[in-house]
Amino acid sequence: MCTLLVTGGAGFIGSNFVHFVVANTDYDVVVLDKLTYAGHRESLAGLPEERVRLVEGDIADATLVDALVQDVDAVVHYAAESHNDNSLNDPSPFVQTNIIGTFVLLEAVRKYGTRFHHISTDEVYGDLELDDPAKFTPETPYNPSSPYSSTKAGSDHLVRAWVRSFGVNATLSNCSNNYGPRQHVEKFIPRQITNVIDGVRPRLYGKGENVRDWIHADDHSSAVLAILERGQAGQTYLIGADGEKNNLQVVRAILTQMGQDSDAFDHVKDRPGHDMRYAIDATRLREELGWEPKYTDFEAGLSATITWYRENESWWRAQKAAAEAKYAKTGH
Ligand code: NAD
Ligand code: TDX
Repeated sequence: MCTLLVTGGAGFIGSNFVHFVVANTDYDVVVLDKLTYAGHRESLAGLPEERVRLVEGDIADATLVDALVQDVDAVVHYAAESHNDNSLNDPSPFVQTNIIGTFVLLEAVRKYGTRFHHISTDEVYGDLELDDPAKFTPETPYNPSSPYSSTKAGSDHLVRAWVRSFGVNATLSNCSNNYGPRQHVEKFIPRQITNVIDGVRPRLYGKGENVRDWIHADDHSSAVLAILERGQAGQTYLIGADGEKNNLQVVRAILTQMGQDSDAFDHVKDRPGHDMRYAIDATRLREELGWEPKYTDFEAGLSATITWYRENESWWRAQKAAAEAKYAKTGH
């Protein structure tokens, strides 16, 4: 394997993966990214031009995808519409990119016999009760709640069907909530960090009891690389680092680390259909591939993330007003 096509490589997790691949392997990377509101050329700044090439285009453009796939050794598919709140306001681009876009990529890898890794989310499993000791496993039935998670679930089913019906050489991974540098300011952690920088109080949906299983984006990248290189064809791997925290704990940690009173936040109206709890059992990944997370101290990872947003205001400043204008329309 020497050249990877990374779709969505100018977004949050995709760009962290590209940086990780350049630092830790000899692979070259072609990024295919539509540069939507969530994609940023600057997220790939500083990477060696002889190893990383950005192609601006749509994963649903079959002609472009065909031309790119025939020249690479593997496809790692991150591109998606990724934000639940946006999917509640307008589901249409979610169906188009997450389902049709994945279909177009699958047809190209089928034609050329190319290795494919599909990036998905734990949200395809729906949610767990707060007092339920269970975690999601690869056997958990699909039960997505939002337009976002249902389109991701649809894309997972397409990949599995292409494996079984056409013998496509694909693996899948379903990861929990990521945090780290270059995450769009619409998302929970960067929204609250940049609010505090701007002197605005963080905004917590509902009571803040909802639990997310936080993992640093670099740990997601090391897991994806392990699956790409050593995963079993057709297999699904759950990625998580035992990082369960409720939103109230996270907002208080942000406020405390940024020198504010830990009560200096506001409760706002809840997200419709808000999933209560996600939790990942990553046993297969740990035991079969020997993967382990490096960022096991959430407070330390959060501190580094806060520093990144403080030091890289030029990266996020242009997104901030537009993201907050969208939230203002829904009272969030
Ligand atoms: P993001 O919104 O930050 O990035 C998505 C990228 O995809 C952007 O660069 C965007 O320009 C690009 N894109 C969107 N539509 C496209 C299209 N039609 N053609 C080409 N490029 C397109 O998202 P993210 O948070 O980095 O998520 C990346 C992937 O990881 C998604 O598949 C998401 O479902 C999955 N995931 C995310 C999380 C999380 O916590 N953020 C957790 C688990 C899985
Ligand atoms: O301002 C906010 N206040 C708040 O309380 C925002 C933006 C969010 N929240 C809550 C909602 C969630 O319980 O914080 C939690 C995290 O919210 P998001 O960052 O929007 O993430 P989530 O909906 O959990 O989905 C994320 O993880 C799974 C990613 O956006 C998805 O792409 C991924 O699949």
